Amino acid sequence: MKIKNQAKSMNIYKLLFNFLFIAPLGLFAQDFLRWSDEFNGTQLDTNFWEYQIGDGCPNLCGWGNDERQSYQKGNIAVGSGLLNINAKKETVGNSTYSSGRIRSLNKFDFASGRIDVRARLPIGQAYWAAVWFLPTENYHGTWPLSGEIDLIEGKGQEPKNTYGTIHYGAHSPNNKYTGTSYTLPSGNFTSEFHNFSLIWKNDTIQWLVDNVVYSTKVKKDLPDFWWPYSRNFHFILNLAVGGYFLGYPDGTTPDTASMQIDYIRVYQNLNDIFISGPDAILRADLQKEFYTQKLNGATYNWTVPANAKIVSGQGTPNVKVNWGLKSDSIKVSITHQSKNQTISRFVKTLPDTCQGVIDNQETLRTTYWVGGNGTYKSAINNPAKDVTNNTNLCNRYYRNGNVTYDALILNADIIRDAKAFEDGTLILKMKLYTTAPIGTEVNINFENRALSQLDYPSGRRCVLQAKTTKTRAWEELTFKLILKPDNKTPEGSINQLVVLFAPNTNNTDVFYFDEFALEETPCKTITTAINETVINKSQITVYPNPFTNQLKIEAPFVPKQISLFNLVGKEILTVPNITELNKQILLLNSGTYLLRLENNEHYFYFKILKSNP
Ligand SMILES: [Ca+2]
Ligand SMILES: [Ca+2]
Repeated sequence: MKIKNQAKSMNIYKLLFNFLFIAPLGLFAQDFLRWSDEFNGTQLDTNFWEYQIGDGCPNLCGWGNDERQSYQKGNIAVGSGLLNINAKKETVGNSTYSSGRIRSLNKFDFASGRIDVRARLPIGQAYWAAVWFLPTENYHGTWPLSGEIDLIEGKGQEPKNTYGTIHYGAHSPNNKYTGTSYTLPSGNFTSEFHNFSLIWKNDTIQWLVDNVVYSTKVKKDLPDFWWPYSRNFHFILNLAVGGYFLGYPDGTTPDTASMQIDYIRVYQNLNDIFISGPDAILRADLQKEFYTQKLNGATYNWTVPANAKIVSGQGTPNVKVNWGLKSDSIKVSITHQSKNQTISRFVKTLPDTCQGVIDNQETLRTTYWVGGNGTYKSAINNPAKDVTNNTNLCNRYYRNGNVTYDALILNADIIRDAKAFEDGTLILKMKLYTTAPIGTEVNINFENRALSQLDYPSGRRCVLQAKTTKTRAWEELTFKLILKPDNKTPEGSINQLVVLFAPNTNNTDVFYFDEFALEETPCKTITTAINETVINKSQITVYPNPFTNQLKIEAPFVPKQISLFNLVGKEILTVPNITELNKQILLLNSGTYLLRLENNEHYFYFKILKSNP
């Protein structure tokens, strides 16, 4: 049976392969083959694939789904042009089945394109075959915040069906997914091979079987959640046995089952490749990372808005940018296989001026609900428009009275830098309408979501506080630092705000909030060009320049303070003396900086160039 099937599959394979170059099978003229594994040869190509072994314990027992198999290397076989993932009833540790699972993490990571998988799925109660994708970086947070894309999920007891799904949203139990199943009009997925495809663009994902589109998901389907499918993902191929998704083996379940994959092909198209990176950046923020797809033999030429500077990576798919002052697009011109395409990504720069809104629930979203003890809803109607807040939409939070430190958790990638809030050069504001009495405290804890412990009232970085002066009317709260409790969270790593309404009470009031805003104090009139006239070199020598590790300063005074700025005028560090400066500059990236020496009367500025080996 097996041999016959394989012989048949090889014929179909050859036919299809020939056909592919005669008729495009849904491909467009500009599509090129980025990557493929045809599963030729006699073993798995570990240049592309990594085995995942075991039952998921101790960190993710049952692989998060109450699966019953233990994955073993021996259950993966390549031969006769096919990848075979073989499940078998046998005791391995605490598992009652063995099976196989492989992934391409850090070996083949990509975003966008058309992915074609020709596969045959197993039959039998509780055999769960899957070809799916997880994010290569947990950019938005751990599962499912950074997304999951399921191209194939087959239930062995439903041999005519396949499921295509995306996962997203907040942490369990507030995780979300949306998907569609497809039923073959004739035949089934277990006795013949079928083609499963995904067409993945910046804000659209489509699922196809045998070139028929059966599901389309678009960015606006996820209005209350971010669309996390604009960054690199990697393949996972596995055959699970049992789980919440499809139930458990029973008396009808065969002792063995296989998923067979003939090929996986990833086509891309310069028109659909996108730039991955932040949607919004604080004015003059530093070291912001953007990347696009790494194509063999391609050249990359990035351009950034006025006042922004490429710190590193020009000519490669990945750049770091010190951002400018205005909302604008970052662009990259890609030349690949003698075609050229310029792609761009629009980035909001916030606030617009020294003082302004960074999230208003109308058009501007930079904070996203992740979880909390109470009941949250975004973008609901303003219950009491007035002069302080006459906008239509705001957030609503019903505080949970059973919890003394009720924590509302918002992801906020734009915040990043706690230092500016701790030293008061950036001030956080928020508009609030509440039924709670005057004098109610509102705390905002700065967190890094990977380090957050949720053991409030502690905060991992700092706690800002405001108290209400009104009830049942909008007011703008200005938050002040009350606590710097824990330096284990690096000050430059803030990406989450935890809002504690009426902390250390059993309050059950409703809190409508809106318009997170920032104010720079004093307003940084950031000089966009270095004013050469302020540079005074007659009495002071700074050398060597360019420098690698250490700077020397010869001056007729001992500097009172030494500061370093980037080229858009943002302060990077301030230290009391040259010894301290030399410790700090070891960590700087290559690039041009402005050094400021301070004596009792003047600032002296020097343009210096760090050149890392
Ligand atoms: Ca093959
Ligand atoms: Ca609003």
